[in-house]
Amino acid sequence: MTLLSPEENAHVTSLWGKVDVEKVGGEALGRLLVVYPWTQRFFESFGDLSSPSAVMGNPKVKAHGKKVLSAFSEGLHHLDNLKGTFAQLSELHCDKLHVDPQNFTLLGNVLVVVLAEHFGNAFSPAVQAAFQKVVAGVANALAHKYH
Ligand code: HNI
Repeated sequence: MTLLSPEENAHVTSLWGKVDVEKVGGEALGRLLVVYPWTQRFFESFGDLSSPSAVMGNPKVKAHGKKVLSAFSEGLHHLDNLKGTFAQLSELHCDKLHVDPQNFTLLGNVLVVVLAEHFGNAFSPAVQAAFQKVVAGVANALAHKYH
């Protein structure tokens, strides 16, 4: 099954080539923790999350955001097999980390907001629509092994 049309795929590939994974990853995870503070419960070992500026400046948040977005990035190369690509990570988040899969959707939405901010007008409605499909597809794949 194809997630994106060739045109949508071109939008996503071209924009993603300009994404600084470290910066955007840290920002997206940081925003998730600020905007949806209950998600902080998974990251108690990360140290100071006591205020928005503490969260956004926390080096562990930045490092983990980079890790998460790198894995996400990998998924972009396998849009025709997201479930297979994220099967192991899905099991990990379910069995070991006990992360409610709802949070994948929240992170995807935050990521779209961060990209919109970074790219301004270049993040056109067509590009955004294509990205929405990608984040929804990744969230769905990460939730696939939950039981
Ligand atoms: Ni997630 C660890 C990928 C969303 C909570 N996560 C990882 C790792 C990857 C990863 C890769 C490292 C695995 C390893 O060590 O083998 N996470 C992803 C991806 C998404 C995602 C691709 C969505 C796009 N993770 C989330 C969300 C939460 C989350 C939304 C919680 C709100 N992840 C975690 C936690 C860990 C984690 C917690 C373990 C962190 C640690 O090292 O202590």
